[in-house]
Amino acid sequence: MTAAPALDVRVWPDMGAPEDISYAGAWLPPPGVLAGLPRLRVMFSLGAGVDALLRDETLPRNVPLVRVSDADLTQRMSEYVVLQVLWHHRQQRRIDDNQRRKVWDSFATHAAGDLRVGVMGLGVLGSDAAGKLAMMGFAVAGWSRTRKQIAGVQSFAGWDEFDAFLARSDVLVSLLPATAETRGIINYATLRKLARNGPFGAPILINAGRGAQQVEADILRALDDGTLHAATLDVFETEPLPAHSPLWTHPRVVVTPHAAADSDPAAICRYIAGQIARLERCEALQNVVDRQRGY
Ligand code: NDP
Ligand code: OXD
Repeated sequence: MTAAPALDVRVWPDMGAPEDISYAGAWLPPPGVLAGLPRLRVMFSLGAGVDALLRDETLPRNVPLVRVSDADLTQRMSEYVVLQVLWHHRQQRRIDDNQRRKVWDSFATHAAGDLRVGVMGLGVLGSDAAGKLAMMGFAVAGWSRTRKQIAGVQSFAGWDEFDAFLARSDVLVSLLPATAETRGIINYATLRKLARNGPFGAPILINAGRGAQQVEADILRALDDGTLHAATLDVFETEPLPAHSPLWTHPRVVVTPHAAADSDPAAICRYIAGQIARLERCEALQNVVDRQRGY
């Protein structure tokens, strides 16, 4: 491993004796594999989200779980969020359709400041995306468990402020982790609470968090009855999105294949090697998952 040539790196399932393993990096390990490593000191998620790892009920309780927080991943996610907000804001689907039909339709557009974007989840990814949207002139707010201070971003915190956050949002972006509390949060009742007096007369949804947060039948219902103007979905209840899902062909849905922010393997290896080096210098690990909160 070029990131740390001194480390003896083994690739599952050829990892030799289980007691040789001190650190494990994993994304979707078969349940029980990590529990079978008696000298494990740290588990590293190979992604930012840890929901898949935490689903393994045998995951060792006494071993810290560290998740990825990487500038390259953050940059990619912000690119995705800014791209999708702009795509809807500048009505790119209409432009593409017009070009295909050779129609010269120079329709009126609105200012970025007229579009109120609400970002659910103001962690590493959400705070960066929200800050970049604010820099572009959008009217940005964010919702998180605890209050934040991000230049140009109005902060809403906790369930008490959830409805007020929704009521001022024309575009709802989810960058929440999948936890017991966020499961199904993007449902019909939530979508009904979004602003309906924005430039498009109905709100827009962008979910790049996790599919477990969305109720796809509710999103389709909301699109079809006018509760929702349009949606961009990168994550789904079932991945890959089954071929029979109406989301694939819905005229007001953009589907991307859980690719909003790819992890660069070299960057992730450097990150893990850096965390191991910290631990071995007796420094605290960073980005340790709170197993109680689930993120
Ligand atoms: P962080 O842990 O840094 O941030 C999570 C944010 O969600 C925090 O602001 C947290 O609030 C907030 N939050 C969690 N639970 C609640 C709740 N019940 N109510 C209100 N706010 C809540 O995570 P990241 O920003 O690094 O990543 C977020 C998620 O993005 C990942 O978990 C993963 O699911 C997804 N992801 C998707 C990718 C893709 O390609 N589609 C790529 C990478 C990640 P607080 O700050 O107050 O704790
Ligand atoms: C992640 C992801 O959590 O790619 O890193 O979804």
